[in-house]
Amino acid sequence: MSKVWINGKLFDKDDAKISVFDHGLLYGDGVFEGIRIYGGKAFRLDEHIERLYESARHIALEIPLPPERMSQAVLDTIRANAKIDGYIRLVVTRGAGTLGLDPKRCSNPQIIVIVDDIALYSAESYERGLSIVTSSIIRNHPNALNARIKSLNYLNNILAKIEAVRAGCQEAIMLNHNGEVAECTADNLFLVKRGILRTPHLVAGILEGITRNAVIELARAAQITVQEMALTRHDIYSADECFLTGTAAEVAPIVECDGRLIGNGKPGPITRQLREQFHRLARQ
Ligand code: PXG
Repeated sequence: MSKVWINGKLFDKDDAKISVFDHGLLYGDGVFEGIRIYGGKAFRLDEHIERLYESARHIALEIPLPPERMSQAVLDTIRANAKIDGYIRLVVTRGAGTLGLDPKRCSNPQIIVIVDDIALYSAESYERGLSIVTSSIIRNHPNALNARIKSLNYLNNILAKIEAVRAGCQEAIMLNHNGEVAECTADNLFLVKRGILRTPHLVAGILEGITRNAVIELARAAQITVQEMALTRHDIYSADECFLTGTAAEVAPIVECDGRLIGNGKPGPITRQLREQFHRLARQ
């Protein structure tokens, strides 16, 4: 049975439990990370840990463990589960408190490390490319729940995901409060136009994806020009190529959006190149 790390102790999956008074459950008050394990190693662990602590800082949640020990907890849990390829869910909740929002009423944050298998898109999805739709649900306004925080409150994105699934799609584009392209429900978005790679700027109100950053680095190393800029649906519809990036999806081609074919309706050459390069990077 898989082992879950909670506050320094390993529990069998069935015994891994936290309080129903935890504000993570009651209010979505907490932060998390999703990390891939490739060949027994956590991919870009330092960056995930840094983002976790930044998310926590934004919500004024003091994590009662230094970052080095958090990293060690992740490595210990990978080892305890003898996981070679899989997925890590790192969660920090506000902890058990009283009914009422005040975080000061919460005693101790709960730190949870889950190691599991990763649910991937089918091989066919990568071969043929994904069809997606634009959601009517906009991404959180940066002055509401800022998208840079990877918080336990994903309802905004879940509402968009519900629309995607009802439209028979696996993902949806979320626009921001200005009607610009922001990101998908759990992935960042890229397009290719005349050989140039474009992706929404962080100020569009998106999560700074670790896969996104890796893909930008790979593209620049391959002499591909990368522009972080405001993008509209018009840019998506008229792109030569489009793809999404994320811990679970890696680099996944998008070939149709809102019923319009993108480019020639097949995964494009730059998408394929970056997907291969990302694979090499992840498995090196
Ligand atoms: N945008 C959002 C809103 C996300 O939640 C990404 C972009 C991509 O970021 P990374 O750092 O993964 O390249 C995410 C990532 C899950 C799960 O289990 C969600 C994510 C990642 C892994 C697992 O739902 N979100």
